[in-house]
Amino acid sequence: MKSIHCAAVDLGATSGRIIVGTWRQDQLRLDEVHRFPNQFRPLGSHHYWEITALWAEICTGLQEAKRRFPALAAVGVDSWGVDHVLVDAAGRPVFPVHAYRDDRTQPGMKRLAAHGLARIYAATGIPNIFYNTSLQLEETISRFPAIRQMAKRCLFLPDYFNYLLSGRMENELSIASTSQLLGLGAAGFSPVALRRFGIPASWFSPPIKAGTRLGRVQNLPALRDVQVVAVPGHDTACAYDAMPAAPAGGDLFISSGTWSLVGFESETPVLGPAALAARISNERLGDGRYRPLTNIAGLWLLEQVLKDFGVQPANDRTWTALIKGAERAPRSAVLLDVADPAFVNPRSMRAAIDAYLRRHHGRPPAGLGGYLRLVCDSLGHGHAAALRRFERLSGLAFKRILITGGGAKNRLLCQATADAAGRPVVVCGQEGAATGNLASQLIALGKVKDLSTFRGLLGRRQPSIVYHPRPSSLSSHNAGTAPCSFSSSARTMPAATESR
Ligand code: LFR
Repeated sequence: MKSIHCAAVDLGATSGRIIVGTWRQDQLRLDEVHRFPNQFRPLGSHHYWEITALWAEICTGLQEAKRRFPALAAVGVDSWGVDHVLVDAAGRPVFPVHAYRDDRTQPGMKRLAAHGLARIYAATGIPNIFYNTSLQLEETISRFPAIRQMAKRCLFLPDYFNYLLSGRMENELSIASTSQLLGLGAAGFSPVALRRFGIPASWFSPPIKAGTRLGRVQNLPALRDVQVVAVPGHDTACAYDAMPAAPAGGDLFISSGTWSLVGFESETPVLGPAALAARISNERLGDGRYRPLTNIAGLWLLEQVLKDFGVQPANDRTWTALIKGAERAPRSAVLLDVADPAFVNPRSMRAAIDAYLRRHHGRPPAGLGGYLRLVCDSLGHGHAAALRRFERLSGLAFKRILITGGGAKNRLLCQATADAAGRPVVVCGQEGAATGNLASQLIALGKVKDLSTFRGLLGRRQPSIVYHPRPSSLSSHNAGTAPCSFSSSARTMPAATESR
């Protein structure tokens, strides 16, 4: 059987990558052809993405992919959620691209909390989160009313890069579902939500499902015979697709990157006052089903602490040494509530942690190891609390926790999660989002029958690491094997602190 090569453009908030997937004899091999750091930057009192730099990196990566794999068949783009580009009819950006951590949405968020939130939740299934596209667009329009005339379309980031690649302006379903503007079921964008936030309905088109072919690459001559596929645009949807879940259910998913996205797959949304109070987001998979999840702060805390200490782990060896140091550090008597808004975008994460501990009668750790340990233990507790909330609200019982993303190689974090949740944590590889992105392309090209076939094939390969809950969190970690894995990867995995 002939090999087929597809390129996944996978954009994270702190790093991006172009990974070529080669499918041959029911196995997926990953080759990372380009990786680059990403960050939002301040300008005055706001924060912005460098959209031109991102496009330049994408072009570099895709040209390299084509050079190394001349038979490259397709490309798909996924990214973090909610952020978007407002363009005119000719596709020209008419407003700077704000980063979701910018705090311009705070007043709108308070207004929504005070009035109308239950109605918006019933219509969209998305709770009141500071970064929602709904709140961002509301702020943009109220500050710059003329934008209603200047902008003709709102494209989420993967939609925008799909447009640059293929010339087609579309809104893909999974990424649209992060906005708090998409209706439940097959309703498309919600008139109730659009009216509430004062957003022109004409900015959006009926969402397309993942797997839609958008045509051939137009703007990069070297790639003109390559097909652009609208994969699940949301990285979390891709990461969930890449987890070899048991067909009978019982698995909780964690996509662990800048954020920890803890959730599961469901035919129906989880709604109602208790779900809203628990901030359950009913985001969508590429095929339209739901993935009720809760978003808790993730490796962002770790990345920011390392920055404060001036440490940038360059490779796996340095990272392993850091984790070893953290394992030797004493446990903090007080853990962090990782959902505390103080950790969203502080000037110094270390100072924010110290202040939090002092407020809760704890003591700041003595050194970097202590901070790493504190963050991992706190995240583990955050994951376990989310699992318990989901069990309460859905009536389901989760037998295993499947984890993918940068945090999947952080054994301190995986063990802390297993201990706090009392369930085994099964490591499902780090490049979940890119793998799910590639799966969607392979299905669109007719090379793999469907997602459950892909997951089944994935699950049959190599045994993977499992962290079993320890009776006492003082005993050492205990790794075994379970039937959940990714097939061989030809690339060296990135440092675990690089994340979405
Ligand atoms: C992760 C992620 C989360 C989303 C957050 C902000 O990369 O996509 O799912 O809630 O970024 O968009």
